[in-house]
Amino acid sequence: MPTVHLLDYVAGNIRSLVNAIERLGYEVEWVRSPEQVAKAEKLILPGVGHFGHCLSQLSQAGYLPAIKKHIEDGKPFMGVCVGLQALFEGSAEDPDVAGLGIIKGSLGRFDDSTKSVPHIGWNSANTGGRPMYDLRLDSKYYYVHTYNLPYVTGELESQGWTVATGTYGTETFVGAVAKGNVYATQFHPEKSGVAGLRTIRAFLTGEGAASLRDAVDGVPNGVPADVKGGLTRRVIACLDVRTNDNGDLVVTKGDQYDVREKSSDRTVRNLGKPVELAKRYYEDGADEITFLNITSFRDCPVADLPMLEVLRQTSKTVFVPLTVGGGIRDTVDTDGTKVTALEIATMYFKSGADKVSIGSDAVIAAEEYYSLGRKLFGNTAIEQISRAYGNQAVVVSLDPKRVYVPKHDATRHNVISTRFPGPKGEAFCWYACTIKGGRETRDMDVVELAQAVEAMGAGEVLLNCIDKDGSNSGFDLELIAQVKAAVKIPVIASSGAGNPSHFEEVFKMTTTDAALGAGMFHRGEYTVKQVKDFLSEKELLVRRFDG
Ligand code: 1PR
Repeated sequence: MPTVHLLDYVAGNIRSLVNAIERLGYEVEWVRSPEQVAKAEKLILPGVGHFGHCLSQLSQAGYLPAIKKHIEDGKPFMGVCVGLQALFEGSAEDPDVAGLGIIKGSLGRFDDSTKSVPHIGWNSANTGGRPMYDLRLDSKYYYVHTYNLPYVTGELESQGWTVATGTYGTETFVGAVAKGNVYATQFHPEKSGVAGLRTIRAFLTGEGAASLRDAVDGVPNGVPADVKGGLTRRVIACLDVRTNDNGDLVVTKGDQYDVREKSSDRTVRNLGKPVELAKRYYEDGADEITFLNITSFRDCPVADLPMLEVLRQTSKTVFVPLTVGGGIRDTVDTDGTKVTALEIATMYFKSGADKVSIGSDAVIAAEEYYSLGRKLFGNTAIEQISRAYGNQAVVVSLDPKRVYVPKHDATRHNVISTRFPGPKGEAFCWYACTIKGGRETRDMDVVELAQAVEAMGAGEVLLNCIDKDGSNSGFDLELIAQVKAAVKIPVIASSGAGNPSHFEEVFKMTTTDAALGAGMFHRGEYTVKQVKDFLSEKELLVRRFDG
């Protein structure tokens, strides 16, 4: 089996990259010391987390001269995400840390005044028709980043680079660069479905580099504006997973978080097997898959959590981002050993998760944040995991429910006036946060929680709504608008989707960054593909599964 070397500088969640490479018929050999770089023929530098963290890890371990030599010797090199950023001279993310300086230029932060940051989702890699590692204009690629190199026509091209771009809002940024033996992508090809596998294959076979050489005189340099509009509307399939009364791990789905059948036996609803359903949704075009482990496995050693195996299996065949939630908090293992939330997250990442989702623990941390005068001490699970793996790897799952009040000033909480009055005709409400799967309500509103977790370093909010969960009546647009107005990080609208028009409604009536459905997909009422076809008919840009 042909080999590719992957540089392991303790970056974390690179299981997906290994899976993608293995899927393409290559074997991964780890590079764990600078000396081993010299043995590598094809070298990949994955990048996760912060620019400064990546570069200082590489520098401290003595890798930088070895990487430069590999590149200067003309051997194939591929950088992914921060692995692309590392090629530049520096980044506003960590101004005191120098990059490899192989490409002139320094990265800046996306402007968050009119759009969510980080930039998360499926966007273009537009080469302007120039052949480049099998990137295609009608394909979309999965990006997740806060910093970028703004694209200036001709600037990189004048240094001999071929460039592919994406467009986010009014900003056009560098999505990929290539020259000679070097190829680097800002997007994650290992999470970009078939289109991503195609471009990795072009690197591994050498056809990508050859296509650059062939093209030198063929197509004019310079990338035209992206006519296809950049970022697509993200549609996420969510699987609530738990063991049923027979001890089988099943996908279930409740109404207002009650997952038991209404019949007298009150068994846990069984809607299918997690790995099988995830694969089906991937093939239907789901942009991400989220697994929520909705019960704690208290009698099970942490290392044997059933969800770890679900992730291992799923990540072998599903090449879109996988999020896993449930039970991510400091805990005590069955043998009495303390296990931190960061350690649990690490196990999930190593098993194939790309993001972890934190629920109850985030509410407790937010309460402490406010009680300590909005000060952060770096010790919450959100801070620890985002420091190690980057903000984009931490999602916070909110489980709010409506509390109706008669007047706007009836409570200290953030109140909205609602078009859907309460049982006593109340025209106002606020959203109370809950923990433990909605079983316990806390004196904290959804705006307070969203802002606290954003301050702690969460990269995204998964916004459920207990009142709407399983109702098939559409998303709670008022809730989504309130949270979107409160934070800059992306928000995923969840709970209530019953048909494709609900997705159109949430994308057109709010500025939500993504929308999630569960029951309607599990019960087979609609497929993800039908939702996307519908959105497309309504002139909302979506990614198609290009299998
Ligand atoms: O608190 O960190 O252990 O995380 C527990 C996680 O499990 C939280 O993310 C919480 O939302 C979730 N959870 C806990 N109990 C339940 C339950 O249903 N009994 N599920 C539960 C939450 C909500 C969404 C659902 C959408 C869309 N489920 O996941 O998928 O509401 O559903 P729909 O499209 O069918 O309306 P921690």
